[in-house]
Amino acid sequence: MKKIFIFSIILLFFILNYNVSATSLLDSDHDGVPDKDEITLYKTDPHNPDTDGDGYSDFVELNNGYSPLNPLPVKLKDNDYDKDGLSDKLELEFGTDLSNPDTDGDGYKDGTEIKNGYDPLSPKPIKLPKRIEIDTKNQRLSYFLGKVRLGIFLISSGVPSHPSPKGHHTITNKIIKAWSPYGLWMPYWLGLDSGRFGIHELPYWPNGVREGENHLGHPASHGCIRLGLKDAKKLYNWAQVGTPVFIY
Ligand SMILES: [Ca+2]
Ligand SMILES: [Ca+2]
Ligand SMILES: [Ca+2]
Ligand SMILES: [Ca+2]
Repeated sequence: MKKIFIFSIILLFFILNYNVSATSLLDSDHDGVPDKDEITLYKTDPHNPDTDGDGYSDFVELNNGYSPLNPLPVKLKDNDYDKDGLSDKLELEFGTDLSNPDTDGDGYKDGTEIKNGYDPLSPKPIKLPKRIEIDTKNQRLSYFLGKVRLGIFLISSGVPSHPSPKGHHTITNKIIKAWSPYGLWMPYWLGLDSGRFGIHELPYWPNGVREGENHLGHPASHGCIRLGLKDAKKLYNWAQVGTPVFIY
């Protein structure tokens, strides 16, 4: 009796599951990724559960952040299937076609459009808004184009006695190497609120000694936001006067 009961439950499960698959989420190769998503988003084969033939199903690869279109163990963030300068991960986040280098057909590659701040989904020259968010609790800075986070960096914000001012700010000036009243250089300076404070690379003294190198991830400044060496240059080149900065 008990066996029949368990069998019925299992049978019911399969019937229900089949109904779901057959209606809204058809999954021809039963790999857990609906045909619709395989065709429109991931560009995988809806009739082959392991599109790239590396022994891992499309579902397992996608759920672990790996490319189902590359037989090598390459992450979506490092794979650029259509070689347009934009990773598969960012293509999925921006909603562009990861198998078409120029989704909107305006003659500019998706990667070129994102690099220059344009909307890759519109053939019109529309700019996407840039913004920076600084999380003082977790000591992280994120920068966004439209709704998509392009990167996240470790920071040092102000110590409790000199906290970084919370709230909405705007980048008001950029200086490749600014001089601090405390007597040190602050490379890649992005001034906030008319330069009252700013975001910059780990500062260094005139004798070349770098300040706070092992403090990244912990508050250490007099209110400024310090970034690591490569990160500061990258953000400096990306951000513009007028880019909003939200500190919380
Ligand atoms: Ca499938
Ligand atoms: Ca695979
Ligand atoms: Ca791409
Ligand atoms: Ca384009």
